[in-house]
Amino acid sequence: APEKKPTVIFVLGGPGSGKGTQCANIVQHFGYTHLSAGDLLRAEIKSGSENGTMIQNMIKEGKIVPSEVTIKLLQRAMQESGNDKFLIDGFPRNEENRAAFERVTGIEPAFVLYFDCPEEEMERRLLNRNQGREDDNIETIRKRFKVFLESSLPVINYYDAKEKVRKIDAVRPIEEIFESVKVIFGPKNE
Ligand code: UP5
Ligand code: MG
Repeated sequence: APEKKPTVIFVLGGPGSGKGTQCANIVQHFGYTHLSAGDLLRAEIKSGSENGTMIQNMIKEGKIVPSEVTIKLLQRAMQESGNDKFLIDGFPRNEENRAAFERVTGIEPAFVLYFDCPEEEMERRLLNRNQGREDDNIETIRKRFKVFLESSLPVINYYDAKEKVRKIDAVRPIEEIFESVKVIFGPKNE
């Protein structure tokens, strides 16, 4: 019999919109495995892989890493998790990412969770984060915003046209945002 496809939810939103923060809460309540594409890429740099320098340079410039690299990391993490439901955070970031993921894995997302946040709020959060991320400086932040507007928002619009986007107002306290997130995932799953 054919294997059942895993459930995938794409968690999207601009840099600093709170994707990682809310994913941590969802994992606690709903039993998903959280896969941050950015975290996987940063781990790949640290591991000293042959792609590490290329990835590091692209992140420093706020550019989108070629999808074959990111998709391989996502597929490996999915296999290693042993789980069958995933929050894929910060991916797909452009049309090429989106089409390649669907083609390579055969998986379409159940829905897209979109954290809607204005740039001035995201900028404030990123400049305050202080976790030593090489892309949390004002020059790179501006580049990340531009790439989000030009390349990532079209992906959200693509899924919106398919009525797959669940949009969340992300300019509120963390707990209040999570209350809205819970409504989307549903009490039955808790
Ligand atoms: N914070 C969170 N929620 C808050 C709230 N409601 N009120 C006040 N403060 C709040 O949050 C950011 C900060 O804000 C934290 O300090 C948090 O405490 C606070 P976080 O949850 O970390 O936001 P998040 O949306 O996850 O922000 P992040 O910076 O991780 O988003 P990006 O999308 O920019 O980063 P990511 O790691 O996904 O990607 C980084 C780079 O990797 C990309 O620019 C790109 O170069 C590369 N990349 C690819 O090339 N391909 C990919 O598929 C993925 C990444
Ligand atoms: Mg993040």
